[in-house]
Amino acid sequence: MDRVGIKKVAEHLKQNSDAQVIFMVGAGISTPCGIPDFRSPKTGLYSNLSRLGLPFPEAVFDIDYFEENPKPFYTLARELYPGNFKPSRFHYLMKVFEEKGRLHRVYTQNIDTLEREATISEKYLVEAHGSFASNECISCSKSYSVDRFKEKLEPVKIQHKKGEKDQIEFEYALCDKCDSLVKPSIVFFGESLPARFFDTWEKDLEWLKDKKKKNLVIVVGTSLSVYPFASLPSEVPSEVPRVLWNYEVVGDFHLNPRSSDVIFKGSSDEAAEELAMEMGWNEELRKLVGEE
Ligand code: CNA
Repeated sequence: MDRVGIKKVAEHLKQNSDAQVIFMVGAGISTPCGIPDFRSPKTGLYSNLSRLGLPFPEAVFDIDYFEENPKPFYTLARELYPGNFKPSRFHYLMKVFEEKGRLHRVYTQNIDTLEREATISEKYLVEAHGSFASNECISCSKSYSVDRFKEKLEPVKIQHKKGEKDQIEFEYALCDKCDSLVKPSIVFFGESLPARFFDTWEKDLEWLKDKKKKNLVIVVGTSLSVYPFASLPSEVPSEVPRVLWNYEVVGDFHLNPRSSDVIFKGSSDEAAEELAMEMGWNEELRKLVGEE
């Protein structure tokens, strides 16, 4: 495997000791944890959602469809709920960046809260598509506790019929104030992204323009197909090298490649292992992963 795209990053970080990194990540960094991504053929969620009886796969995260029929979302949320999974090597690598003072920000599209689980401090974190960490009413925005919502994900009835799919029934979480449906604060199609996403990116763009520091942007485990997140790499100033660690070359790296782009086509965990080795950070990484 061609690891040039990892070695180049290590060299850059070693040569520029005050350089920091902005990570932009997606579902691919959590596939090693056992959470399927959306679009990988065969294993991705979209190719496995037929069992939920959806009119189209994206409907599971569509706010209008949710209002009509929350059951597919509840079924999926029950599987994906935080607490069922542990962070990957790559999540912990980002924590090592924080510990070494080399992390500027993590922009994540993921809703699995594994960045928090890896103890990355909140000030570095932008959860662009929200997370399961809070819940609110879809009409009046009144909050609803995480513990109560979690209870609602326990089915009230499961019917097993021989040769048929299990029939699961839920008692949906309803707002204490207006009786509308409650959902986790994850951004559905048709909803806007949190203000923190836009505000922080505006500031970070200014920060990236500081030519003295030789900072980097590293994009990992995303198909760059959900906007506006997908447009971030195209907005990175031309003097800042962009790095992509992904199974495939995606988005602006494919459409508008720059001569300064650095690409590693492979797994995020392999990239984490290799970079930690190149930087002499293996011990710190192994400790966080729990291997020592
Ligand atoms: P996606 O569209 O499924 O793309 C994933 C990308 O990562 C693909 O290009 C894969 O080839 C690549 N990939 C998969 N595994 C690895 C790996 N181990 N190493 C390197 N590359 C890998 O997912 P995106 O994040 O781009 O799509 C954005 C959606 C996905 C957001 O709205 C999320 O909320 C949503 N999502 C989140 C989760 C999660 O929280 N873990 C899971 C599934 C979907």
